[in-house]
Amino acid sequence: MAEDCGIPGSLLKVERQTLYEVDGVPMMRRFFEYNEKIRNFEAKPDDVLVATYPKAGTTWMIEIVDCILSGGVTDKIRNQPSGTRAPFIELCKSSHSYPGVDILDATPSPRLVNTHLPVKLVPPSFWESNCRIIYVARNAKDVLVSYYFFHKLNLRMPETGSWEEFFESYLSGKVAWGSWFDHVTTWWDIRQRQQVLYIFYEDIVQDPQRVIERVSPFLGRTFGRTVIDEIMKHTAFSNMKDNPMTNFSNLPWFNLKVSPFMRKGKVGDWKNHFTVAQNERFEKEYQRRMAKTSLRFTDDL
Ligand code: PPS
Repeated sequence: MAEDCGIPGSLLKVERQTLYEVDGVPMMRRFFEYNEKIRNFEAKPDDVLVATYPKAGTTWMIEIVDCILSGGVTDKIRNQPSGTRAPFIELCKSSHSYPGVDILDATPSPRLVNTHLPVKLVPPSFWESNCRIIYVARNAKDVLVSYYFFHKLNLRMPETGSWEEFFESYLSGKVAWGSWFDHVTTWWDIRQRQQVLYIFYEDIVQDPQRVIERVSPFLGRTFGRTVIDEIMKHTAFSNMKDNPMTNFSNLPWFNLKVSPFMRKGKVGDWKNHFTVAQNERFEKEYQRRMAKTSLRFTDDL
């Protein structure tokens, strides 16, 4: 159903989408339509890919990586929206549909690329080019809460139903980009075969400097104290929340009155939303799904 986008006086009407399966993964309709084109995208060896499950800290890592690649906080970083500095592979503008790969094809190298794709849907050229990939993972419970509010604010995401219904959809992987469990574990497994630096959101919250000092050499850069301090200041939650280049206040189909995109930026917010029974149910499913992996998360600091 078409909905007013929430901006007073705006004539823009947007529609909540339904999901279509691609190789068993529920995806937005446009991805389904452009799947072949996206699969054939040509990655280059000097591309840097930031890959995440939705709500794991994509925007944060893009800002950190862009600062590292640029040698600090440049005018471009200050003045261009995050989405244009790091095009999203599977983006499709809904009115004049074109996939993010068209934008990337027109972007000069070295390119910073953003994706939420699970391993099996990543264009094969990324593996062939052996470009550097930074994967950010965040604990399943905080992602669930963040994703729920994101569905509410982004009027192009599918209907969530009630909190209880969304909780079940997420646990069973029936949400856009599929199962959190499959996503984080398959990226974990592939990290040793490819140039994948696997970073945890919780580690960035706890010690951003340490993370910057890990990511920089991975990207072939080293910095002194002044630049690292500048990057840490620029990418702090309060600054990114107030920065129109990172807070998505420029997208008319984001109704930020429902929830800000930069919502809380915390570890453990799930405790304000899960009932005791939901936590028990979640834990049971979590143990079952994560039994065979060495991947471990922190959901409280
Ligand atoms: S998206 O829509 O999938 O690209 O969203 P994504 O950027 O991956 O995740 C959004 C969540 O990341 C939080 N965030 C941050 N936390 C701490 N510090 C900084 N600088 C920061 N930037 C973004 C953002 O607030 C969302 O999490 P929640 O829990 O909803 O606040």
